[in-house]
Amino acid sequence: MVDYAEYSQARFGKMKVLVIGGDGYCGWATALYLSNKGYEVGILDNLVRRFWDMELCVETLTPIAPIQQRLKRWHELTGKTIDLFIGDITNYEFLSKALHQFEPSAIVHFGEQRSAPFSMIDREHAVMTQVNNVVGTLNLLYAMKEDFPDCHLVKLGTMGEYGTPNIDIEEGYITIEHNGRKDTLPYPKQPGSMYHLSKVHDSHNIHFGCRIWGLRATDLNQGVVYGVLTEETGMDELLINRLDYDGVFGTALNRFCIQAAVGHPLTVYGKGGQTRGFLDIRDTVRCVDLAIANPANSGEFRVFNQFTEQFSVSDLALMVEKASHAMDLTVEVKHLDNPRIEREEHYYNAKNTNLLDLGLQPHYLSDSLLDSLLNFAIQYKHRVDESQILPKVKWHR
Ligand code: NAD
Ligand code: USQ
Repeated sequence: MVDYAEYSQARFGKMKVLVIGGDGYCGWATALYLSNKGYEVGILDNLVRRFWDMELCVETLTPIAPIQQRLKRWHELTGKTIDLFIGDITNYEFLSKALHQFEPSAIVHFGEQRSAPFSMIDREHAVMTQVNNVVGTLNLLYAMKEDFPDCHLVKLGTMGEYGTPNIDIEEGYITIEHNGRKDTLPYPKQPGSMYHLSKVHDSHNIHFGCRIWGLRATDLNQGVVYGVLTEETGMDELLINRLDYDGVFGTALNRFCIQAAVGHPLTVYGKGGQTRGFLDIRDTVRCVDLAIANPANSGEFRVFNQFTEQFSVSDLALMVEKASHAMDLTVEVKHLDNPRIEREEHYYNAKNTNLLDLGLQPHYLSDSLLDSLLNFAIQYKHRVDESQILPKVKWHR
């Protein structure tokens, strides 16, 4: 196994990681984790997510400080400096200038529009999502090809790229025998939203950049992330991470815990047999570190399925209901008409051994995590706007 810290130091003189989307939920936790581990970290973000919240009239459960204040506090607490580049990666001039200023040896790319419902609001939101995500990533690939061909791209993809096929889901590639011949090819993709589709387009473009230009990249097909506290974001209230609960940006388990805290029925869509891969945010940051520390080879497009456990949404709701009752919260599970078009009962068996083989020791979903997430939600429940909980965006025509 290559020690990337050593490799990078030899190659670039220092280990510098640029976290694109570093003001967001996964990016903020990751930037602090990497900084704490001794990497030299930069954050690039155009802060558009804060703007989208305003557009939707929603706020994260937690009061997040402006990015400059967050970074100042981090410096006061740890003595570590994180460079900040505010701008949009769909602007090639800005992106190229930021890369030349920072000179990263690895780029972690979280900087996309990541909500499936947001992308399904209407044509404008679908187009905006795909332009933002696909053009941003394409710009990055061209900037790397031009000036940083050895830099390792660690790109956040999604398990939703695969959809829910009736066969096992492999990690990025599948070996197929056809008419007596055999090949290993990209795994078929059947995403369920315009957002998830944008990730498929990204994956194809990154694969092209590796095959044709010899770039090195790791696509982290991440499952649904839950939890909020990491060692670093828990150090001080000014470092607190965002925690979305609304019907557009909130995700399943986080939403259920916040719903339980305010006594709202848990919103299972349809039959609830929708099964997905999930992971604790403390594992998101560690998986990214593992990918950086063990880089892809030049010309290699590597795909890791980044989740630790599979659950159906009904199972999750029942677990939250049980944990809530143990804390004397009154909670019921409600099956709503599904606003999405998706299979509600299906086979699901996805592989996730690549990151385990690199040494990931997962935090499995436990009663203690549910208790701490519920307590966290109770602490901030005065900030919940209950009118934002039910889903309003529908996939149907
Ligand atoms: P987030 O919305 O909290 O953060 C994304 C950040 O990217 C925001 O700070 C936003 O301002 C920034 N951004 C968006 N477009 C940009 C652009 N054009 N230029 C510069 N910055 C831009 O999202 P998140 O939950 O942290 O997700 C991060 C990544 O991880 C996304 O790519 C998402 O698809 C992926 N992912 C998230 C989850 C999850 O459960 N949250 C699961 C799987 C994959
Ligand atoms: N769901 C409910 N009730 C809710 C919310 C969701 O039943 O209140 C169901 C959805 O119908 C879906 C499943 O839970 O079947 C997951 O939905 P989600 O909103 O938690 O997650 P999703 O839309 O898939 O998107 C999230 C992130 C996205 C990431 C993806 C990983 O927003 O950025 O890519 O999780 S994955 O699901 O593996 O594709």
